Amino acid sequence: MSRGQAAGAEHRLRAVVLDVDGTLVDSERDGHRVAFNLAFEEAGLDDRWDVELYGELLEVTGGERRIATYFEQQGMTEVERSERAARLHARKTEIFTEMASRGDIEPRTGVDEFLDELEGAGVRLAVATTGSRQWVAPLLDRLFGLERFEVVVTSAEAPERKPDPSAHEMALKGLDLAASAAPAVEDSLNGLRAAKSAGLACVVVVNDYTREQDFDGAALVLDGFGRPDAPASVLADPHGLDPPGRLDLDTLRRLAATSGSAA
Ligand code: XBP
Ligand code: MG
Repeated sequence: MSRGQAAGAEHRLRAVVLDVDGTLVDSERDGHRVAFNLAFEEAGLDDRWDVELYGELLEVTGGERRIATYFEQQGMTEVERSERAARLHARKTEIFTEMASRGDIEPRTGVDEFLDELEGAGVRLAVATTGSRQWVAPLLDRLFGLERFEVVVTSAEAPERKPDPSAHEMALKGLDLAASAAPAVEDSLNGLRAAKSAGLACVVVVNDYTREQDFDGAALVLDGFGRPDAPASVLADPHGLDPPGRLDLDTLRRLAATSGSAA
């Protein structure tokens, strides 16, 4: 679809459902990973997650599940590991909340401009994350202003973690919109699968941890949000959306106009 054809379909884009970790913020390697390790250290454990191991563990969404899976791999019994995961995750959440509150976690390049452009055009913003509300709310508030997000679904509300579609389904319900009116933006295969299972078209903006994943089924894959001084490269564009070096409003409008084929 050409840029000229987008105008007639503009009405279809009503909202965007955004992921947080790895998407709005590059929070995993130097954020959550550090907080998990500090929680282990405080608990007197020798376990540490290096950058590579953490990349493997990211396949398991949800911090508490991630800890439990790690200790399962170490041969720990179910009762022992679930008690330990709950305790360590509670402390990790406190540590990460402190990190987020003092400004250790920053938006990805181009995110501020992207949100401003959507908001300026009256496109509603929603969040669907597997992370914990305890840190998600203050982080969004500090970086962007919490009131800009009409719906925020976290692990406190969604019954299952991504790739389960429940967070995206709840976001759509909160927005009272059909999936075709609200594409998702995610950074990972788990996020893509969650969004697609809920019927949303999904743009993937990769990061260093997710770059090599197979994003078959994504509506568009970019290596960043892009900004005029730091343009994003297109990694896959099956619908010929042809973004102008950044994920912009016009590209999302044309994506929404292809919905049905894109979702
Ligand atoms: C994010 C997660 C989260 C974070 C850690 O996945 O899986 O678990 O890694 O946050 P997504 P918590 O970006 O797909 O939503 O420790 O609060 O779970
Ligand atoms: Mg993510």
